[in-house]
Amino acid sequence: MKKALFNIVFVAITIFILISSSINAYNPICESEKYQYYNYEQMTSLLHNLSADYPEIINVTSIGKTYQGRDIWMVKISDNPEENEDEKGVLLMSAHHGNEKPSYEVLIHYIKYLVENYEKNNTDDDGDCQINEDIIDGIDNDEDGLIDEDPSEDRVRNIINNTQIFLIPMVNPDGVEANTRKNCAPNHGWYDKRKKTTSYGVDLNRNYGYDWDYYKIRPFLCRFFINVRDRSFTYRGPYPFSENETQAVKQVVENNNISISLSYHTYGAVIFYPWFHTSTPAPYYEKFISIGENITKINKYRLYKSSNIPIIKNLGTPGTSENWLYGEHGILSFTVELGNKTYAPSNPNIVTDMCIKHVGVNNYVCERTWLLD
Ligand SMILES: [Ca+2]
Ligand SMILES: [Ca+2]
Ligand SMILES: [Ca+2]
Ligand SMILES: [Ca+2]
Ligand SMILES: [Zn+2]
Repeated sequence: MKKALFNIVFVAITIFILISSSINAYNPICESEKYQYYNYEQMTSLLHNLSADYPEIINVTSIGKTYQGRDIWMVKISDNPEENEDEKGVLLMSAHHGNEKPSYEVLIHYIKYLVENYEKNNTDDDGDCQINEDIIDGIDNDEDGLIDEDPSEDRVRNIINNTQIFLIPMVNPDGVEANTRKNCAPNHGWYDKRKKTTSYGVDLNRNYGYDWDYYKIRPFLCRFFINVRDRSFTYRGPYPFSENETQAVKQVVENNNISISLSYHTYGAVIFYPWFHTSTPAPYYEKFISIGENITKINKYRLYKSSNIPIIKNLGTPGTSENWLYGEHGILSFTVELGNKTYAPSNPNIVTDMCIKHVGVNNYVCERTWLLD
């Protein structure tokens, strides 16, 4: 009897060791192979190098300073980037939340992709004797079993020559450096009523001033809402546009003619559009569905029908950039939640795949603006 018990325990331990060693063997990422995300300094010098190398199509400006004194960089890519031409505008933003690192990698990759391809001749990238037969759109256009293997150089030129692309890859550089969701400015109680510092950081994607008093007219919701408490990780700030970062974005939007905007976050593999705070459908929501569905064809994410937001369960989210961009300026604005498992994956294949897919998404939204009134 004792021996039988011993055998069972022995077999169980052996199985456990085998399983745990196979799990380790299955995990292929060791420290040196982890994806190396840009930091703020590295991005800053990259952007300035690119603007020195390609001055005729890229312009880098500081649109404001953070609490900790970092410049918030905006990149404009277009032909004649110094001028405000009669061309449609696209606004691409990332890292409202500093810990969502793939978001700015996607935009840095897109910036490099655009400027490096602008003067390239049309090239047979895959050497099959056809030129540009499979553009980046998530579809195997020539049905050879490979997807997007021969992107079009002409397409890049067309986009740059006919669109004004505004990119803010790190809306929240202090948060990126601290690896925190919120920015790093000090708070002074819920409505800034206290003298002493009570906590740090505002969730910038709750600080945009459209229907911001949604809570006040629905005080019963306010009781549950964590966004009004300064210690909350989704604290919305003491008043709309209280933060340098949201002020900076506001100036850009008010001084330029923008038609479509994408704001990248992680994670969820899902796309959202306004409204975020109520389940009442936004005016002309059909446009969001049509553009959103075309984006899902490229990145294979899910389009979340915003009017289906279970408002009582989630209690709504006022203060998002999308709500303000659409509500105040009529800009067709989307959130893209990259990836499906973590805020900042370490597997390089996952991040690289996000970057490539969203070249296609960004190209599509640039071209889509040409069809808008
Ligand atoms: Ca090509
Ligand atoms: Ca080819
Ligand atoms: Ca193909
Ligand atoms: Ca393709
Ligand atoms: Zn986010």
